[in-house]
Amino acid sequence: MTPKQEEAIFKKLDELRIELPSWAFANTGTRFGKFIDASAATTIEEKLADAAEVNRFTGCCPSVAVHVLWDFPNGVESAAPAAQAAEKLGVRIGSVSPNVFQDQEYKYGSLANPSADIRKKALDHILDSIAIAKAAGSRDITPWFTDGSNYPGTAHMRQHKRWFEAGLRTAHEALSPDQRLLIEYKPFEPAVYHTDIADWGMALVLAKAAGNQAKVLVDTGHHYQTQNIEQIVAWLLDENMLGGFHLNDRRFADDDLTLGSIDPYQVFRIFHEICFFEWEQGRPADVAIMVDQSHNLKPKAEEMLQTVMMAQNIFAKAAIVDHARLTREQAACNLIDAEECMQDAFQTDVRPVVEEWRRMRGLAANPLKAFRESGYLSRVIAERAGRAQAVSSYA
Ligand SMILES: [Mn+2]
Repeated sequence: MTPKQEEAIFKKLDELRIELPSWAFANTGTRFGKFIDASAATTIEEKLADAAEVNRFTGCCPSVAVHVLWDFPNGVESAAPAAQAAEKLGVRIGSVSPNVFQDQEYKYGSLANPSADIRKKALDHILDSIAIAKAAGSRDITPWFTDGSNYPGTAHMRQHKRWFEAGLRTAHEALSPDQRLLIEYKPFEPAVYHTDIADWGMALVLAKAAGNQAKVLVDTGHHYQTQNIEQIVAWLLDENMLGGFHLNDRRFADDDLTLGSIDPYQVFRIFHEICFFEWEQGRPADVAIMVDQSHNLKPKAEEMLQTVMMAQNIFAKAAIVDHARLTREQAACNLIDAEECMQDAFQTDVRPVVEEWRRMRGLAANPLKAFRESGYLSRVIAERAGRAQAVSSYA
């Protein structure tokens, strides 16, 4: 490791902010059932406390993403108290996700429901979510839509597109100048024949139709097998249309597994596109790095620490790619040498430098170990024993 590489890693780690999802600290499961974790959080206060603990040991997770239906049952009235609770714990409320897929009315869709009344109900909820975000001091509103159909011929796909354009445009008009609307896509599930916002192209078209504060959100689990996610990231960066990420890993479909647990090189290739862009442009990419995972078997807070440490390590690897050399080798069509630029960085053990960065910032060299030694987990298990642990936020 050269001093220049160490400096590049320190700079990247200083800049890196990772947003944690409130729902990752609650009991979750699959459609087959839910297993109860004795340490799982059930209230927004408990979720914030757990997230704050992860931030305390990693120093890079100052915000918590929330789901309106699960975290703000009283709507906008819940926003200010939650923001205050977060502030007391040294974190803040991050992106706000509306929930327009769980109520019975949404059986046949939300913004693209054939019923004008239900389209309005969905839109009103999104407008409430924007108001909640304003009251909580949040920048990003991150809707995910399940609209689509299960059988050919059962939905008017062009009409659905137009309803989405109209709904998102109205939502966009309610944004304050500093807020953003991030449009997430997913190829299938729960709809299994067609999904209205199935891929990044559809999300891009809708974001452009909505207005210039709308961008695309890339959830790494929301792609077909073998799809080149880093190319999508490169194109969206070049179009100034990449709003952020929902990071997770997967094996089969949208598995919401721990980042980098299955394919760390895929994560590296995505982070490389961000670092390469920043090197070329001479400025950081304005991209929200958020985690969207569901830990139905692992202990929640520990799994989140594992995720954050993995993200830091892989970002550190991506930060030491020799971009000048890479550009030269690409231009000369030196395929092996260009690829070696990537492999050299990916195969470097950056952990000692990341640990050094933590020590310099007054953090524990190993956040997971320090968390385990802190006794937090046994304390909350005792505190939360006997609560309504069956409360679960994950559909
Ligand atoms: Mn997501």
